[in-house]
Amino acid sequence: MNFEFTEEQLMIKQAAGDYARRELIKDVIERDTNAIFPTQHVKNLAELGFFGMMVDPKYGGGGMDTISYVLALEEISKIDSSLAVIMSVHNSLACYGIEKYGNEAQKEKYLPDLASGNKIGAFLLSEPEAGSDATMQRTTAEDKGDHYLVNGTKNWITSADSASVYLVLAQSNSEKKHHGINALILDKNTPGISLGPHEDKMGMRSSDTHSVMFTDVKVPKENRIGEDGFGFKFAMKLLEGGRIGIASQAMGIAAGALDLSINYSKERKAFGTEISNHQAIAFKMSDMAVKIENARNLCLKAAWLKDNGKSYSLAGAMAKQYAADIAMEVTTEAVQIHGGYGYVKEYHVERLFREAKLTQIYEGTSEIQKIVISRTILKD
Ligand code: COS
Repeated sequence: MNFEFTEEQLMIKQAAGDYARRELIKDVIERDTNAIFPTQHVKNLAELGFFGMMVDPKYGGGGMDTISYVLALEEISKIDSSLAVIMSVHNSLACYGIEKYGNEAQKEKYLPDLASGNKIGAFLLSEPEAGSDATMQRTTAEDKGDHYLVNGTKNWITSADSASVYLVLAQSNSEKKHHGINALILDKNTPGISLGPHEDKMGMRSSDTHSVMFTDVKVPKENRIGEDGFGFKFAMKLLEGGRIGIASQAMGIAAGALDLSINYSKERKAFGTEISNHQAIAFKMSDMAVKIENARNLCLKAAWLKDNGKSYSLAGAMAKQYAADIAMEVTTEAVQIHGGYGYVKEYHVERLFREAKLTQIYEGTSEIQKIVISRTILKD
């Protein structure tokens, strides 16, 4: 086993961390408070290569590995996890979905703009009545010969307004249940697409989340990904990789909360000494560090498996469930260590605490990950 990173991986981690500490930190509280999408930061990070990180250079991507992606997401999430989720959905769902499962014409048409960050991608699976039970798609894609006619509503769509390329799951033949679901690439400006209001979220407030409504939206047949009925498998495969991204985001949130706690505990005095000298506080940070290291190793293992062409479904689910759950525990302790200051915005930890909660919910709740994990370990 080799626990050492390559020089390139370390450079990517450094670049992401430098940008986060130098730029993202400046306006992160304002963007969170007023739910402002980080347009300029997305542009800057795209110029640095973070919006097509793993896409093949022949389509304009960075050709980086998943380990680098984990390292970059950790650094960004320490400071601004709204940006991390925009990056994660774009890279591991939109870019990867088209590159891995699209045909050559689809790759040539969509990947260069996605890989350069000129266009942002979104993944439209969840519906008002299809979240954890993703088979229950009510959005329909009626086969009209040379095109599909899409009708229905999608919910909780990350980057719904800022994205230009949508990957949409819709039912074409309900008799076939999940085998009737198709995955379609849609340009957001296609007539018949409208957005619901901006969701006023508890955390991740500067990523834009909306419902998306489709009314008789005409989608050419050539925009279908894979064979007829491949959509559900496509969604499941994408979520396997998406979970590595969200696990890394959760782990980064926890690591950010520990960094803040260490700094604060070395400055704040109580009972005549810095609070880091009190075991009640130091032991909390020790526990936090162990959990974060475990989460980091799970993320990196899942990434390594993916990079080496091995199955990463189980490792990704373990990473996502564990990292999300410890992010909640670690940020709760970080608020506690900060005392009253932890409860106000200026000290950042209350925001990390709010952000951690969502990592237990989206791209498969912690309970869904336990279904994936338990079914896998009980299979044989
Ligand atoms: N890769 C490929 N195929 C998969 C798969 C995977 N990781 N997981 C499931 N499938 C396939 C199964 O093989 C099965 O195919 P067949 O019917 O051809 O045999 C089909 O999908 C249905 O699988 P299963 O019967 O296991 O489905 P369940 O309804 O029991 O649900 C879980 C499986 C819970 C894993 C799935 O519904 C899930 O991941 N839900 C969460 C969805 C989610 O993350 N929603 C939030 C989205 S936010 S973007």
